[in-house]
Amino acid sequence: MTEQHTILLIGESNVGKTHYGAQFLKRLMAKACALKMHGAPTNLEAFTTALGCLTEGMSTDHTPASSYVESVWPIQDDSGRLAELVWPDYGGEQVRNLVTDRRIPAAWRERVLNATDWVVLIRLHSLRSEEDLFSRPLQSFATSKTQSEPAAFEPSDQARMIELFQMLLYLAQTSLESPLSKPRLTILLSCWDEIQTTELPPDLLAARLPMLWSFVRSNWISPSVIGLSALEKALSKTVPDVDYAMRGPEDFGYVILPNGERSNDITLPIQQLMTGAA
Ligand SMILES: Nc1nc2c(ncn2[C@@H]2O[C@H](COP(=O)(O)OP(=O)(O)OP(=O)(O)O)[C@@H](O)[C@H]2O)c(=O)[nH]1
Ligand SMILES: [Mg+2]
Repeated sequence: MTEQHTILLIGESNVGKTHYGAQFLKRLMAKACALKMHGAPTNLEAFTTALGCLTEGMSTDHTPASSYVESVWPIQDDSGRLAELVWPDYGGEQVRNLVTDRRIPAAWRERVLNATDWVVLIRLHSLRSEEDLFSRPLQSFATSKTQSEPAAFEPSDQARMIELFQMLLYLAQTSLESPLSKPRLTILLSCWDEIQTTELPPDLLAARLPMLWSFVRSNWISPSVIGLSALEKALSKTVPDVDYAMRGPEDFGYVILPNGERSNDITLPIQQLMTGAA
């Protein structure tokens, strides 16, 4: 029996959705990972440019803001389990707009209702670090109040992400009376190579985004937090990386599993969703 895994891939602009998609696809085709392509994938247009750039050792452009494309990848895991993976690529502004407009387009409503698994990409390196009572002396809050112009209100990155989760959970018609097991939630801390750390991914998330982590942990039974470096290093858009061009992009990229173990198999986060392993 073929299972259907429709991934709700959630990530704002510039978090690495397109490069992860392209690297994932490349791994499936190379058939050396836990998940392998089993049949002909369809709708690969979203990734063909990225695949071409990576083969030359360069990174690709930002996805147009209004585009949303789903490709369908028939896959098989090591135990012979078959699945059809529906993997989207889109301009990340759409995610930011869901929260700022406080309106959900019908197409996104459908996607949320149809998804079996949620995969959220967070690029810690590009998040703003917050100033609060703990990082700034009280004095500075007192003086800022005396300034005449009203401070523009903008929620913190963390608050915005929680707001997004709440909107999606509402749309998915989940009951939050008890922690959720479905949809399964995987948080990928993307561009892991940019963060100089030896911490475990869940610990790092807890330290850097404590409010978000506490929200996620109280609403899901076993959220999985994995470090992801789809590229392994930064690539230029104009100057080819010789190593990449010689060894091939499938030789680069890794994940850091929740227990700290490093693996070159970047299909593992999705393989874990398929087996139901935490
Ligand atoms: N260092 C490093 N950079 C990465 C990695 N993955 C992606 N990048 C870079 O991060 C930038 C954004 O990656 P994209 O995949 O285009 O991000 P996106 O989420 O598709 O962004 P939008 O298309 O705007 O929604 C690009 O410049 C990539 O080269 C990684 O694993 N490591
Ligand atoms: Mg993109």
